[in-house]
Amino acid sequence: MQEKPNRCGYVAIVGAPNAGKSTLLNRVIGTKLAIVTPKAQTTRNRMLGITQRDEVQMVFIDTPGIFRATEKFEKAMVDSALSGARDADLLLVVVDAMRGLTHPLEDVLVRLRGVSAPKFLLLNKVDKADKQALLALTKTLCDAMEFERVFMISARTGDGVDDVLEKVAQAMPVGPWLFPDDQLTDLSERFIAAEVTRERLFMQLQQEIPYQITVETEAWEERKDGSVKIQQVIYVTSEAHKKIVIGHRGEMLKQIGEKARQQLERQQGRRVHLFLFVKVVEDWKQKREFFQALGLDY
Ligand SMILES: Nc1nc2c(ncn2[C@@H]2O[C@H](COP(=O)(O)OP(=O)(O)O)[C@@H](O)[C@H]2O)c(=O)[nH]1
Ligand SMILES: [Mg+2]
Repeated sequence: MQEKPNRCGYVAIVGAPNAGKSTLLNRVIGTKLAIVTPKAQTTRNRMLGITQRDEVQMVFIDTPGIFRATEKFEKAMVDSALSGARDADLLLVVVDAMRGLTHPLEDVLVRLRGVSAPKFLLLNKVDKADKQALLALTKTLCDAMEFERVFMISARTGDGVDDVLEKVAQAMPVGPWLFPDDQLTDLSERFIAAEVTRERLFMQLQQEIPYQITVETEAWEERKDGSVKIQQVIYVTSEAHKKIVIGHRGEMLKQIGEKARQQLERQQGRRVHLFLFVKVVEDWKQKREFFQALGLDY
């Protein structure tokens, strides 16, 4: 590894909520790491996904969406996205081509104006977007911001993503690899396991409730028979939410646990015993320890 002229760099994936950033991260590292939901603002912190191509190591940073935040917690999410962008050697600005130029996207452009790293524009969701509208959108965006390159991709189908990877690899600076070549992420297994449950909560619960929830893995026990016992706490902000998460006779929690366990077993490739507990901490979104658990600045 040492003799070759190695290259390595950070690539931040940025954009408005719901543009498809996490889908893209999963696609480039070839496994499901980041959670993907039809709802906005599901990614809460920076997540690294590491991949290699020839002598080049690319460290992708999936970021929370950039949007106009008012709450302290949401502001910390946006700050995390912007600092991810500032630390990067290259930015991939992901745009939902189905939506076109919306206010959220205009906000993104404004916030990214001060970031000096070179930028690639990725028009995503071309599997669904109208081709005519794509050209007009591309022109508008290129007038608004300088992009080194423009790509039309579908993060969902993988269309065009290989071409992006090739050009990203060429843009990486010379330097030693920062991670071993078998490392996929800097996130702990515990964190990823908590994200699996959080994704289920997003899929299963209505509207606002999942935004008021955070999940922590409290215990992780390797068993002699090769299985693993995982214990997690679902933090909610009120007794009313707790009731909803647990459901009538515990049905909701049972369903969530069942689906999350299946996903964890696929990821782990072994049997998983998942134990979920629901706790009310009214103001977890204000508490330092919860910010820290997510790697956000308080
Ligand atoms: N049709 C289509 N949908 C996509 C594509 N990429 C992402 N999505 C969907 O867009 C939604 C938001 O995706 P996600 O990756 O969570 O967006 P993020 O908020 O930017 O991380 C999800 O429902 C994805 O399945 C794509 O290329 N085509
Ligand atoms: Mg995301």
